[in-house]
Amino acid sequence: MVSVAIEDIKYIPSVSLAEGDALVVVDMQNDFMPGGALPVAEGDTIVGGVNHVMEIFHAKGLSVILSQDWHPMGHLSFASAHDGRKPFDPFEAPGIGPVLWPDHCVMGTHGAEFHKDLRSHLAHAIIRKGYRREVDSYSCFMENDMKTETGLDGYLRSKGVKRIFTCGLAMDYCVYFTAMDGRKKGFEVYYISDLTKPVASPEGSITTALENMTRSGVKFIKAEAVK
Ligand code: VGL
Ligand code: ZN
Repeated sequence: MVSVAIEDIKYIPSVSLAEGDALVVVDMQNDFMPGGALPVAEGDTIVGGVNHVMEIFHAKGLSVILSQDWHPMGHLSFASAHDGRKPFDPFEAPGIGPVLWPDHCVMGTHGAEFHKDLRSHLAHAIIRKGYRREVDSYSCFMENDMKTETGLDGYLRSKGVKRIFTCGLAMDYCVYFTAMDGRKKGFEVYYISDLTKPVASPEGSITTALENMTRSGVKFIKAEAVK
């Protein structure tokens, strides 16, 4: 397979937002910020930019949806739920993997709250995911069993949405799988590449995400090109 590097990505020069567009902001929660339980390097640096695009969508009356990773204690994606396993150990089980995580985004805790500066009041809907102990959910559309819907698809369809714009954390997990599922479900998908940051584990996760998104027709755009 041809390898795709960040430098090779072609960006859509500009998009005028219109009816039928929605913004899906993924997992901008304390545990994914520096100092959190599953920190994404520089995750906090995109908060201002994310707020700005949320404001643009909101001002045009377009749907703004936030997702929240929302796990019960003892979730099977946590290394602590498996004897002798450490965070980031490779692990494959139905609905879980490819690695185990530190305990993070436990429902109702500070770590699961949105970053304090995120203008979360601009969201019209919040999708919570990963709340079943045995199954993880990277995508905001589908749980990792690849059959259980989160409800996002129904929400978007009932609002007449055709194009989704996505950003947030983390680039190589929840934003990536959301973009892929958006394509599978027939939406035009724009991935706002400067408003996302990767976990970068295991090695190669970023390249895999870029390759698969490119192949499935996800469009790449920078925040300043969304008008
Ligand atoms: C995420 C790993 C585990 C994400 C959530 O939001 O990308 N990654 N849970
Ligand atoms: Zn999680």
